[in-house]
Amino acid sequence: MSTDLFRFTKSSKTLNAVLIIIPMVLLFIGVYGGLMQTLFRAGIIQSDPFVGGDYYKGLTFHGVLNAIVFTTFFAVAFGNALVPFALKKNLNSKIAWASGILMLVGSVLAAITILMGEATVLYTFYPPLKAHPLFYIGLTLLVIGSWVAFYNWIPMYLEWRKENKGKKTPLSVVGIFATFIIWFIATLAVAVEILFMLLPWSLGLVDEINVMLARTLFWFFGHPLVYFWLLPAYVMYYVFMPKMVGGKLYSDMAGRLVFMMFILFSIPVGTHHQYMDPAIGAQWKLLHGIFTFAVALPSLITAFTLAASLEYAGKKNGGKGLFGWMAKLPYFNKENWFFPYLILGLFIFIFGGIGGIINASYQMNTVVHNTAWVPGHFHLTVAGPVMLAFLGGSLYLVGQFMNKEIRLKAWAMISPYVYTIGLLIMSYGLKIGGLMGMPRRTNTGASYANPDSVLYQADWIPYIDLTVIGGVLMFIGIVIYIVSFFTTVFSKSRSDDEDAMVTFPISEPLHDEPATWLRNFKPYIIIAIILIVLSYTPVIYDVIQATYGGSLPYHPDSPVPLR
Ligand code: HAS
Repeated sequence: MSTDLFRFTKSSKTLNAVLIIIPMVLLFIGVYGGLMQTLFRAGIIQSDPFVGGDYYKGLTFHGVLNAIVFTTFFAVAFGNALVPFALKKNLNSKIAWASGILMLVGSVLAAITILMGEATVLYTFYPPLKAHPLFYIGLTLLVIGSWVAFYNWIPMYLEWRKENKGKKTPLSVVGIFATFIIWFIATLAVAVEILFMLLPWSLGLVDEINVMLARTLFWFFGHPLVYFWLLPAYVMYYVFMPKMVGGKLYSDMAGRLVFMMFILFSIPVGTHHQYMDPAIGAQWKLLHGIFTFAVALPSLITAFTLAASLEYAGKKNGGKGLFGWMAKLPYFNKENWFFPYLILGLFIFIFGGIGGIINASYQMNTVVHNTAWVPGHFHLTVAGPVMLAFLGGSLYLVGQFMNKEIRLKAWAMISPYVYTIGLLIMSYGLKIGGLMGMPRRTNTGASYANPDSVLYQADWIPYIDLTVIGGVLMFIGIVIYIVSFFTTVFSKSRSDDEDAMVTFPISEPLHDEPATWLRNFKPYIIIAIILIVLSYTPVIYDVIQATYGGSLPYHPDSPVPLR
């Protein structure tokens, strides 16, 4: 059998298609919520014309459905596809289905509570904002389902290692395992937050909640969450992209080092989201700040390695001089429709990454924290490279697992360009507005953009307008994508052969270093745990020491705390 083809069981093909298609529907609701956000903020609407409810309800379903539900489903489907493919072993279908069903039931519960207005708590679900218990139960099921998927891959990997002593684990598997090792450790904290704090409080078993402890547990999870989003995109950049452009991955060792560095540094950094919070000592904020600069290093290594890989391909395709190779990449070849999703994401990430490094400095953070700059930063990261790679990846996976030829390839190719132009315009508006003091998570349209309001800020208006223009273009980009996606889903299969093989573009390395010190996850997991204990023990101690009493629940529509 060719190493580039693998025969999945019919059951796992159906499961993977389901794990891609259902969240795509939820994603579309979430993206619609995003468009509504820009209209709320500009004062164009005051209540959602289709779903009903105010700015905060819309912001909640936009954040939860796009950033938590869609991404988790994609990461699991991607692992369910790439781990068996790379190891040439089939999934245990029963366990895989159990994981998928848990995730689906959980997501639907969370989505329903949000749409009913019973969980207007934004994607960070900070107390004292309180949700219906089913919202927390739904999120718990989603996370448990993703753990089950990960446990399903571990025996396959151990078996493969036994049978392939001395061989390097395929890079794609290293990347997927790094993603889920980080996810597993990080979600332990949010599991404690939900099971021991939020759920009993929401069920009425306890009256008050320690908001600082809940925030700290959330950010223990919340920052590694961003690398749980990013790493599947990195797998596509390292493993697929060089091959797509007719080149090779510049260094195999660099890829392995990057994934291991993420295991080390993704978690002991969460307090950089709490620089402005009371209770945590400045010295611990500094420590988390230092680790934050460390976690930027693997992305800098990635920038070098991927640029070198693209340069190699561009020069092979006839590119001359220092920059001539850039013109020789297949930006507008509809047969290579997947490439724009990756290269545009990388381009966007240059700006997203620089913004992250600015945020990481305590002094700069005092200027940007809680302003629109922060959504500007995260749209250039999670809504840029991550969303584009996941959209491209979803279309590719659905084509493979449903045995379909991709339809409307020109639409699929053009969609990321329209989306990227919109994203850059919107993020520029948010970032500059943020530097001028425009707040995040505030319905600016109801006050600051309203000339009749005493809070009116004329200086912000051009930047608010840019967010509307950008947001509309992003939405159009997604609609173009969705048309191509569902036309493919509902088209005729390529052949009647239900057992058609699945393939992925797997790049060869240009430099295939032995990298024996990067072959085992264990030492990296142990060092990661040591770093987490060192960096988080004093933070948790400070938070518990400094917090007196608890808080009553609160709803954004109600100025008075609820009993
Ligand atoms: Fe961040 C806030 C710091 C990366 C997401 N971040 C957020 C929030 C989100 C988020 C969602 O230190 C808001 C949370 C909330 O709701 O409050 N972030 C960083 C740093 C990095 C970083 C240092 N963030 C990300 C990624 C995200 C993400 C990735 C999602 C996927 N972030 C912060 C901080 C805050 C924060 C503070 C708190 C702000 C506050 O006050 O609230 C680093 O990991 C970034 C490193 C990246 C680079 C870029 C490398 C460039 C590459 C592209 C190369 C291009 C090529 C193409 C090769 C150094 C790899 C060239 C060829 C052509 C032909 C063009």
